[in-house]
Amino acid sequence: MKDGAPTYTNLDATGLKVGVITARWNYQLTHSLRDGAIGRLMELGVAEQDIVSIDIGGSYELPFAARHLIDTTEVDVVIPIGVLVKGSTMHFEYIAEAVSQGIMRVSLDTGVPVLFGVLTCLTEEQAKERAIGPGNHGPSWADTAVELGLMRKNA
Ligand code: DLZ
Repeated sequence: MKDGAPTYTNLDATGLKVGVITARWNYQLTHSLRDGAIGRLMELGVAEQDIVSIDIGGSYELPFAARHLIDTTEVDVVIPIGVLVKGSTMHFEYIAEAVSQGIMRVSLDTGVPVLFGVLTCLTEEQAKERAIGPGNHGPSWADTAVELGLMRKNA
């Protein structure tokens, strides 16, 4: 992980329930991010049965799916995962804006932390660097999710 990413100490996630929502667009990248996040969650003590992991179509659907998971399960925190790669139309801009605003809205409306696990990249190369191998952002999202999930659970 590059300098600039936070480091955390004493994260013990035993008993924490975590929702993970993965967009199928850019499947290889999103599922590498998912696996990175789930691997780290389990290292921190989250039990496999306490992880609710679902797949949805694309990043645009992440806010709705996050709200659905919060309304229908007991999750303490949600990690939505998507990869947006800029194309030649305005699609990227509309989706990125809607998703970032939608995710924040779900989080503040429900009081359940919802992370921004969405890569918004100009090229596929940028996305690969951040999704696969040592640059995989998934583990760092897991750290952040556990910190916020514990904050809420222990309030
Ligand atoms: C339509 C679309 C496009 C062009 N690009 C992406 C992308 O790069 N990443 C992603 O997660 N989803 C993309 N989508 C799909 C939309 O997020 C959404 O699933 C559809 O517009 C249906 O609502």
